[in-house]
Amino acid sequence: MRITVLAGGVGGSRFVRGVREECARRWPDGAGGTAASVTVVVNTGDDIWLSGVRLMPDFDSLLYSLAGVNDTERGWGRAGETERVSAELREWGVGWPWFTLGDLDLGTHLARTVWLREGLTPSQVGERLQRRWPLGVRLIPATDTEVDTHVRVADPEASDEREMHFQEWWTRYRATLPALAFRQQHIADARPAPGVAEAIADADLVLIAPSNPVVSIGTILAVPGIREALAATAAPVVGVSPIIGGKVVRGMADACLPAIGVETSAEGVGRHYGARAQGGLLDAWLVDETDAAAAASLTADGLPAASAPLWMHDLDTSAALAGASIDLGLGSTPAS
Ligand code: FO1
Repeated sequence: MRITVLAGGVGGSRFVRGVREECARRWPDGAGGTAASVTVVVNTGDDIWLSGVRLMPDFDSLLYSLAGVNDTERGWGRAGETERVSAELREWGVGWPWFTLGDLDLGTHLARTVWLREGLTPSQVGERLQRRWPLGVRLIPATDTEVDTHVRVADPEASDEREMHFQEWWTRYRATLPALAFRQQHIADARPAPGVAEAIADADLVLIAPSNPVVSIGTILAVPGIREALAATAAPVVGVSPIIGGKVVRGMADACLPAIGVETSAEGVGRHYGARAQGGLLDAWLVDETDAAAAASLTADGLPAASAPLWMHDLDTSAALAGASIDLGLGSTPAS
């Protein structure tokens, strides 16, 4: 069984941990792992150069979480973190005072930056970083091109519009400045990183994690070639709603969806992705039990949808959600 997941950082990490666990239960390898192969195509739109180092927040969230060394409280960064270097950088006036780089986390950014400077691509760097811990899944950045997301906002100080890096909008303004548009740098020239198109083409099942549909999944899909690979794969494509009862499960997708004219609802995001049989992405869409009415209405309109408990409180509920999406995919007929 080959499963490919498209994912962002925090919601993506919980979901992928569930997929790994569910695969180990369904297709055990006899050594505590799984005989299934799971590949995760990771959003790179949140990436940024800051204080001289390259950050890949979603990649690192998945890396740390799957390795079991993540800070579960904050949802990003390392457990047991200290922030001595960040305090020094603040004294020197280097970097952003509202953005903290933990000391352990900085080790990752420094290693990544050294390897990039030596000429490795981000996906090659990603491979090296994964060698440190047995993750049980393979992580690939969606693209090796730097496609950092910028956000166009109404400038609070100048009664004008201006553009800022996604991380400034997200962490400094907590996404409170209304976003007018999102733009990924160099996206037209980007190509899928090596292995991404193959992981989609050769999969038995493709899952779209309950990640931000605009800045996480939206960025992955905006890389020329990825949407085409999804349209062409023989594998069923199943999406999981990041919205439950009209509210975001985690993150701030509700601050992003209006900028692309999509309603913050399980039905709105399902319609946004669309049915593969109707030129969209999905063979099936999974919503929460409380959104069962949305599932019925989408199914009636040609997007097969089902409902299951979507809240991921712990490993068991994450694995149950992964199981429901796997069942939905393996039971559904892909569009031809
Ligand atoms: N989020 C914050 O709210 N404040 C921070 O200072 C911060 C630092 C940071 C450093 C490394 C990293 O990988 C992620 C970090 N994040 C921080 C999280 C990140 O900004 C976002 O949550 C994600 O990019 C959105 O998925």
